[in-house]
Amino acid sequence: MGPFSTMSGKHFYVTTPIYYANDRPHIGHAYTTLLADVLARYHRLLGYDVFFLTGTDEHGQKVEQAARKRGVSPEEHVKEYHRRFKDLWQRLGIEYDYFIRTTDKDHKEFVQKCLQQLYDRGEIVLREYEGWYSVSEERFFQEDELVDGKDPVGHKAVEWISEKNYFFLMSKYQKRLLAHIEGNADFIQPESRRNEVLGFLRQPLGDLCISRPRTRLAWGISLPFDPDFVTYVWFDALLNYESAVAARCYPDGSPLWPATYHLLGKDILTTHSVYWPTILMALGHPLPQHIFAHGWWLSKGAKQSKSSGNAVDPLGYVDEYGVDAVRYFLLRDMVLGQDASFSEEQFKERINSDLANDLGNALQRVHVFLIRSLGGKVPLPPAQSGADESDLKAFTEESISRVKELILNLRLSPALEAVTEMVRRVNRYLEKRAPWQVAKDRDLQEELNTILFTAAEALRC
Ligand code: ME8
Repeated sequence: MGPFSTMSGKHFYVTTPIYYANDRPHIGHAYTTLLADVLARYHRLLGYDVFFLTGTDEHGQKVEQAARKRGVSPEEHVKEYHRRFKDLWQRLGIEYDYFIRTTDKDHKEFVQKCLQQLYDRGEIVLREYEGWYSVSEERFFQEDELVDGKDPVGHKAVEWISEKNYFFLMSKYQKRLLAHIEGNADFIQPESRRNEVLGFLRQPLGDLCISRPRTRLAWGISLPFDPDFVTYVWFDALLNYESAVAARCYPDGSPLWPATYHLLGKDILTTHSVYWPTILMALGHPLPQHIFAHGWWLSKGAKQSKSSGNAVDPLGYVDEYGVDAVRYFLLRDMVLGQDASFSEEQFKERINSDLANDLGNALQRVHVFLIRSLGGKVPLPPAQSGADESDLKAFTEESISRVKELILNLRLSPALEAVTEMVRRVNRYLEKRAPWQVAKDRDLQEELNTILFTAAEALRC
């Protein structure tokens, strides 16, 4: 059995955040979706049953404001804007299994069903509430969380709001969540993010405001038990991971939920690792297996975002350099857990050295000889070969298992580094065995075949 043989009963359900349908996607959105795509493809290759979910977050204040600014209804706005994500995923070769929109009927019904259950069980209660509200983050902050009087995440203005609202009794679940994170070292990854959440949970946890008065925000899912309110966009959005698969199962009939991996950026770590698991606990549903939060793509030293105006449009790069170059750069240049910066110079340097020089050279050398000396056919494996051949073969096998281990641990940058190292070995092998010399002597045809087979086989792997 080779490394890619089929294994039955292996399941892999991976998600990306559902992106706000308020503007055009940039490199940051492309990165998380690409990461999911690579993991989905790799697991398919390993014989897993894979389900890859992405989509758009279409309710809430941000989307409502974006629609108003354009002078269209929110319905019209999201109908048009969610397409931008679908189009980009197509251009980037992203092969998702399902694209969820939170305005889908099934999703809305699922959210209302969960709300009603929690309300009936006394997990959701009506309260008077006052607090600092950030429109850009769509959530309340405590006084001591503010930085220079602004929200600590996006550093935007906050306003003091006093109103009646429904609360999910999240604080009840603090101890259970803490115990779960402590007992499952790989629940939140990487470790630095896990420590961040553990630190957050050592402070008292508040309850979660899960409604917005319709007078202030109309664009949302109505609370089934009080039509004067709509659902807080995060409560609505997080449930997408479960609503999308509620009516589906793996080919062997087992349910898709819980997800194997939720992939996200560190900006939305708290919502995923505190709000979401406690909501699931209250519902009595299983928790996702792993939550993985990556760092940010920076541009000119700041987080790329639509609002800071430093966002890079991936499409321009795809047009100019091709989709594989873009995919390669993004996955190669962000190291697990850290931020990474994006500039055209870095992009070109990386593509030139790894792809054009190393890989391009190796492929070109082998290809030219196969065409010139063997009519374009890869020769059969040699009956016997020497030490250089055995070395390259052994290195190839080691690389395959190393890459596998790295990818399964979400360490894509070192995995690609291992692949590049492998390519460099092929180049060194070719330099040492010099097929261009061997080809000059007709008596050495067998030796030429050995060299070309060995190099072509290593490149195939
Ligand atoms: O937060 N670097 O949507 P969003 C790396 N709708 N990744 C980045 C990034 C950057 N500079 N900018 C964005 C939302 N991302 C909610 C999610 S999920 C139930 C609801 C990526 O459109 C990264 O994955 O603001 C980040 O977490 C996500 O886009 C935020 O997308």
